[in-house]
Amino acid sequence: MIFKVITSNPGKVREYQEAFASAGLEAEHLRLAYDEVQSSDLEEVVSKGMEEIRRKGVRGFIIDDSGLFVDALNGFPGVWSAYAQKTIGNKGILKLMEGAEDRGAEFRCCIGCDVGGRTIIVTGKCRGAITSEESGSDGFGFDPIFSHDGERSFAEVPLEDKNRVSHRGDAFRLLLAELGKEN
Ligand code: ITT
Repeated sequence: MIFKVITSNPGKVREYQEAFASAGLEAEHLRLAYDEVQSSDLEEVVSKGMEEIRRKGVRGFIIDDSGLFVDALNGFPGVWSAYAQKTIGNKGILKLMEGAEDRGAEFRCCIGCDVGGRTIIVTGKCRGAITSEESGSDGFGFDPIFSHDGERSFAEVPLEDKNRVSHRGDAFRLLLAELGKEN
């Protein structure tokens, strides 16, 4: 089967294309709008999104809801990451972090997968830190201000390397493990 990757984010599409190909699976991008319910829980957003997509008759797909949770900001922007990215952007996050000693942050990625009548929902995580300035031109979203290794931002590492350590890579490996299990 060919998995449909449903997202409006081209950066996610690139990462899933690499991840699926490395796992020897086929995937294609499907642009399909669906409502993202307001919730303080990534899993709930994904679960409701899956229901809506199924009502449209689509099967054999994955969706992804992700966020950046900053320790010093009590988890903000978290589930409001897309809104924060569109409004205050990376510069706004850096401004909120001015003077903060604790730069710890976590990316989380929740994948919902519909496959052969099954629902699989997994969440991957990646710990790191908010950098002091934006750097790098690869990746997307918060990548220029997040560093996993304390040396380079996610926007400065090749996509394959990001997938190896990222929240999305982590979630994808959990998904593969679930897909490998018998019903
Ligand atoms: P969908 O259509 O898949 O929902 P989206 O861009 O709205 O696309 P999310 O709500 O999951 O996706 O993402 C929340 C925000 O977090 C959004 O601004 C993303 O750019 C950003 N983000 C998600 N994953 C990221 C990653 O791996 N690196 C950097 N920023 C990321």
